[in-house]
Amino acid sequence: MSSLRSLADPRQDEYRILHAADLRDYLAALTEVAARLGGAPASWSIGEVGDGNLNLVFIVKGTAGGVAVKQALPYVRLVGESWPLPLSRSHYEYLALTHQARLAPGLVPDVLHHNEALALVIMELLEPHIIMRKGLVAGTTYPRFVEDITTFLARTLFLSSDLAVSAAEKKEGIAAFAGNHALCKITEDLIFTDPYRVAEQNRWTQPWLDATAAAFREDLDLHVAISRLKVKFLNAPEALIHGDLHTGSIMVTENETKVIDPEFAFYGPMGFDIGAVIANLLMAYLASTGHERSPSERRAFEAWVLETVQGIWTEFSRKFLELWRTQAAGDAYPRTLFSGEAGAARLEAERQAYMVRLFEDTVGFAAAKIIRRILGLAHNIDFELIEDPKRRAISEARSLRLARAMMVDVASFPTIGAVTKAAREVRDWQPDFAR
Ligand code: SR1
Ligand code: MG
Repeated sequence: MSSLRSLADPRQDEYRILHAADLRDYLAALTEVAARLGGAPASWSIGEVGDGNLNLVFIVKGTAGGVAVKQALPYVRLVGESWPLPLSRSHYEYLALTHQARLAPGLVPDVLHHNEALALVIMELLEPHIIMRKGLVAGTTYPRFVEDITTFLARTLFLSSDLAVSAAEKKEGIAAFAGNHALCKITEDLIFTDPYRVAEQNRWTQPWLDATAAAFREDLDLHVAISRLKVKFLNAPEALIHGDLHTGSIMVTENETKVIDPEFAFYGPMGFDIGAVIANLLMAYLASTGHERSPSERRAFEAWVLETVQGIWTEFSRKFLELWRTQAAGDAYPRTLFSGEAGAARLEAERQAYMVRLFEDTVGFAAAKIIRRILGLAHNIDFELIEDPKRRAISEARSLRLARAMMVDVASFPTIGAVTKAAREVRDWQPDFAR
């Protein structure tokens, strides 16, 4: 618990769902938070703004500044009390945020206070940042994004991996996050299982996607491919991953990027995070025509999205390899096994082979992330805000077609250029129901 806490009343430590009045009293008792807000507590504005699937989020503003307060609910907000969820996710979010702040300084919000019992994290208010997904729906481009997100990915993934830390430190890290299994289970079910079977909570744009949803439930090539990815997710503690790195977990301005909401963090496969970012950009790209008010008005935006996808892999792999060449202090690839000129050349070839494998994982996980947003429980506004359902279904059908190819036929996607080329091609494909 943060040393900023100064509570006289022990009841303030018991879990309860906070309401504005309660929160005001709680914040007023935190000297540094109260000073950051400024003015009398009675004058602070407090609004609950959470539009995610799980938690409460309050924005509190005073005369001097603001804070964001995130409280975990004991259940899944999207579904209700019938789906309980451990409050401990707030602990893992706090742990991840503070660790990521050390690994990738400036790219996550500052944590001001954490109360484990209340499942509460208080952070700096990111202003004028907006949720990136909202900006993408509006057709806004973000010139800093490639630079920032690839620094975040390369540093958090490399610096928490066996390439950078000792086996002992890595295992301590795995242990520290091992209890976050309820959040992993959400991913295991909602991403790696439910979209491919009959599941009560699945939904899709009916009736247009009925046939595709049914075909995906019968497609054994797809079932093998998603099951291999699930094994990797279950069984590959490569690095501390964010675990839910979609464009709703990123806040942006033109000049700044902040990664938020790492409550799904655990030691898992690196490609899951990289794939998440790429998948969400591909969905933004294929949803874009659905947001056009006049034909082709978003072409420049769409070109930027694909350049960004390209840039993310290119810059990520450049930065990751650079870290490997300069900061390899882990127990993997012992230097003594790669001495001399021949050893150095062989190690460099091995680095390239490592990136090839990581790219293959990235493509597969990206595909899984697309499919879950169209056939599973949790959808995204990129598609949902396309008002005409048939138009929405066209964008979604194109995305499913691309994702299926990426997952089942990964050998056809040896480079990121192959992914953007396929995205460009599928954008012009008309599903049967649109002809
Ligand atoms: C029931 S939770 C649904 C989704 O919301 C989160 O943002 C994760 O993506 C999760 O899979
Ligand atoms: Mg979230």
